[in-house]
Amino acid sequence: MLLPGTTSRAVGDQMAELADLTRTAGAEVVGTDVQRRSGIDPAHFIGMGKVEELREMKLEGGFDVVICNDDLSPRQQRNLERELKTRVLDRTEVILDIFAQHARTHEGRLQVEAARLHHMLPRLIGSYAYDRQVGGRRGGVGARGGPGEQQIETERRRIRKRMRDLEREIEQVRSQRHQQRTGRRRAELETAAIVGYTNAGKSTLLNAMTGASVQAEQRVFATLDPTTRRLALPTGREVLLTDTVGFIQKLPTDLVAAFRATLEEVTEADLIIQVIDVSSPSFLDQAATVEQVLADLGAGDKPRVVALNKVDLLGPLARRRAIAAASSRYPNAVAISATKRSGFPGLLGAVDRCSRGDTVEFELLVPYGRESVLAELRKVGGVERTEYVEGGTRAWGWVPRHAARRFETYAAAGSERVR
Ligand SMILES: Nc1nc2c(ncn2[C@@H]2O[C@H](COP(=O)(O)OP(=O)(O)OP(=O)(O)O)[C@@H](O)[C@H]2O)c(=O)[nH]1
Ligand SMILES: [Mg+2]
Repeated sequence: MLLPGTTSRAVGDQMAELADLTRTAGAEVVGTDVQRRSGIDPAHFIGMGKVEELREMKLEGGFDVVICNDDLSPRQQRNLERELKTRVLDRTEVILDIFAQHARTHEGRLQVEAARLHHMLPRLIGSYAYDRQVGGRRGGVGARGGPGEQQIETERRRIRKRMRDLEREIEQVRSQRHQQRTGRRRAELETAAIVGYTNAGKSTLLNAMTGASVQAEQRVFATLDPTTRRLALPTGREVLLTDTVGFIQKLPTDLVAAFRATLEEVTEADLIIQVIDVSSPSFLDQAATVEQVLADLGAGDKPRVVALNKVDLLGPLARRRAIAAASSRYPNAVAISATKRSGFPGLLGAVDRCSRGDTVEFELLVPYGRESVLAELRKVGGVERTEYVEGGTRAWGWVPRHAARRFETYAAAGSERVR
C-alpha cells in the first residue's frame, strides 16, 4: 500500500522483493497491485473497491492466495479471507514459510517453530487457514457459531504449552552456543561477524576468504544457520569469521527475537563486517535496514568494516558512481568482488586494523627453544619487532587484553609487564 510518507519507488522495490520472497517460498506470482490511500482501512486493510476487484479476479480463476506486503492485523486478515474465500498471507508469513522450509539445523527449526506459533496464536479464531488446517471442522467459512470456543481454547492451550517447551529447548541451545563461544574465547582469537542484507554475498565471501563451503545461492535467505571459520590475516594473525542469516526490510520482530540464539553471534562479535551488494539499485536502503537491525540488537557501535560487494557486475561508470554514493556514508568502505576475489588485500587490511579491539602492548623476553610462543603471539596478536639478545628473543608487539595473561611469564626484565 502506498501511504503518505512513502515513495512509489520504495514501495516498488518492496513489491519486487516480495515477489522474490514469494517465489522462494514456492509459489508463482500471477499479478501484483499497489493501492494508494491516505490511510489503511481498519477492517480490511485495503478499500472495499479493491476487495471487490480481487473477488472478481478470483472468480476468473486468477489465484489461490493473496499476499500483502504490509503486516495485517488478525482481524484484517480474517475479514479479507472471508470476503475473498481464499488464504490471505502477509509478508511476515511468507518469510516464516521460507524459514520453515530452509532451516536445516535443530536450532534453526526450533527458532522457526517458535516464531510461527507466536505469530499464529492471535490469529487462531476463525482464520480461513486454520479452518482448512483442522479439516473444515468449522462447518464452512463464515458459518456462525463455529467450532465452539472450547475447541479453540483447547488448541490455544496446546500451542502455549508447545511454545513453553520450545522456549526451554532454545534456552538449552543458547547455553550450548555460549559454551562454544567461551571455548573459542579460550583460543583467544578475535571474532568477526559477517552481516548484510539477504543475498548480498555474505556466504560467498566467507567461502572465498576461508575456503569454507557454505551454500551460496541466488535467492533470499539461503543461510539460516551460522558457520564459523578461521581467517588468516596477512600478518599471520587469525580471527574467527562467522557467516549469519541475512537481514531484510520489515523483518518481523518476532523473527528477530526467535533468532536470538543465532544473532548472538553478531552481538558477541568483536567486529562486524558489513557486506553491501552495490549492484542493487536500492543498496543504500538495504544498508539502512541492516543498520537498523544492528542498532536493535545493540551492536550498532561495534567496530565495523564495510565491504562494497559485486562491483564486478557494474561497468566502470556505474561502479564509480556506486562507490562514490556509498563512500559518502561509509568513508572507509572497501570495494570487492567475492566471486572474483578482487579487493581482498584491502579488505583483510581493514579487518586487521579494525579487529584490534581492546589490546595491550608487550615487551617480552622469550627464551631460546620456546619459539612456539612467538608463533602463538603472531596468531592472536602481532609482533612488531624482535631482537636476539642473551637469553632469548626480545619481542615487542601487542595482544588482545583477554589473551595477555598467558604471556605474562615472559615479561622482559626491566619492562614492567605485558603492558
Ligand atoms: N557477480 C557477483 N555475484 C556475487 C558476488 N558475491 C556473491 N554473488 C552471488 O550472489 C548470490 C548470493 O550470494 P550468497 O553468498 O548466497 O549471499 P548471502 O548474503 O549469503 O545470502 P543469504 O544467505 O541468502 O542472506 C549468489 O548467487 C552469489 O554467487 C560477487 O562479488 N559478484
Ligand atoms: Mg548466506
